[in-house]
Amino acid sequence: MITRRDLLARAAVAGGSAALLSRTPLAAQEQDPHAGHQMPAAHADHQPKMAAPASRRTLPPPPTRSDIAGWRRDLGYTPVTTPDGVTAKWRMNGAWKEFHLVAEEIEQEFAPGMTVKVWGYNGGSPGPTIEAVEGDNVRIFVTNRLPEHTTIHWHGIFLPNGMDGVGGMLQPHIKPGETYVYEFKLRQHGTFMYHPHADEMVQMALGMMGFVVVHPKKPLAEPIDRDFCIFPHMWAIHPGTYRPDPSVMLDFDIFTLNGRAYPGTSPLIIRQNDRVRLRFANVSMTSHPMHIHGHRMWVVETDGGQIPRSAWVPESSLNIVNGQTRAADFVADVPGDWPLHCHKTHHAMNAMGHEVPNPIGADLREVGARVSELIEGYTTMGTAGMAEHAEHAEHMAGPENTLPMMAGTGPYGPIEMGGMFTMMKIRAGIDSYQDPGWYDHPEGTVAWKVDSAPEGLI
Ligand SMILES: [Cu+2]
Repeated sequence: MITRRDLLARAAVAGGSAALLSRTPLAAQEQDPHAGHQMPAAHADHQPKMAAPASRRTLPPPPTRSDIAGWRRDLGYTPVTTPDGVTAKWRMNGAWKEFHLVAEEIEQEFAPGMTVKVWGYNGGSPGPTIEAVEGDNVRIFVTNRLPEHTTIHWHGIFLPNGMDGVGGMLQPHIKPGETYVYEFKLRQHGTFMYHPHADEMVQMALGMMGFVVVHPKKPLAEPIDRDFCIFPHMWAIHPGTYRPDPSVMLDFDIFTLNGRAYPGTSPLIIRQNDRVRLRFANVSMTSHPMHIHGHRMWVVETDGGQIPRSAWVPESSLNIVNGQTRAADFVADVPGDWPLHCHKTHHAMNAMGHEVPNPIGADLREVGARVSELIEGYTTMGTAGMAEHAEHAEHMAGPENTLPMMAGTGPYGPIEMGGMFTMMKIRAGIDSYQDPGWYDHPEGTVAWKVDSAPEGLI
């Protein structure tokens, strides 16, 4: 049984109740463990503290269907979920909806066994999702706790020229320790993003990005039940190191969805027949064809705005090119555990080494025998393909701070994925969006083995 008080507290997590938050000073909210992202106490005093790693932020609990119904009633929209991330806190101050982003270095776990020193906002990369409604006047404070200057560009948003965030050209850079204010009225709705427009190559390679979701003033004809924001991103974290290398152009080795690499990614929990919106954004160095299994999604928005219904395009792989956002809707009509992943095969793996000799088809028994005289426990692998890497993942000693190339174990064996891979767990009749575990397939609906292959068909 959920109480009204719980509902308001969760509304604050998911985007806020104006009445609740307007009575609470920002500093006090920062202490409140139920008010969404917790900023470390050091942030309250506005003293610069350069390159101080913050701990990973606290994620909100999974909502129930009645939570979402309450938010929709109170706020007029279905709040977005940023898997493994958070929604930005806000408060009303007169006619202004106020937000606060703190640019800082963070130690972020990509998956158990791998922690990376990223640059992000408010304790994570991507930063908190800014959520507002068309017509809102937004005021966004940006505090710089990085060791170098920064700015924020509001990608895709109509705003006055001087609020566009291009350092040196449209505003002075925000120096370490300084706080700047951006103010504009949201004159459109859609899926946008924020990122630095200062030392862009370094700052985006290290993780500085976030969503801006602006809901329409007039609610959609077909309301969304589950609304997810996902940033695919690529990182060059050389084996045994902890810091992304921004000088790499294309040869990345770690791939994440919202700053987590499979098996660290959280699944998307969906009730059968929910209308689902998937929002993607990309500030990495190449495109990510995001693929869903078992369903088709209709592409409804780009970062240029809404696509008229007559021009919606059905896709099962939606390519998110660098510098783009896309939103696509689908009705989750088939229950099960359905993959959602980047279809570039190197992007759905971990610790992808490139330019290594190809062992497939080679007879390396002699080499293996000689190497194992020098290195205890050495095993030659990969001559029949790379699947055996997944089987041996647990007991292969790799360099420090990295992840097995292929990971995850399902009810039928190794999953052999990594990186930009997650699952949509679609279930009939659930009331809570907690992880329901593996899908229990009805009898006779799983591919099965037969005793012999048919004759005469090839
Ligand atoms: Cu990709």
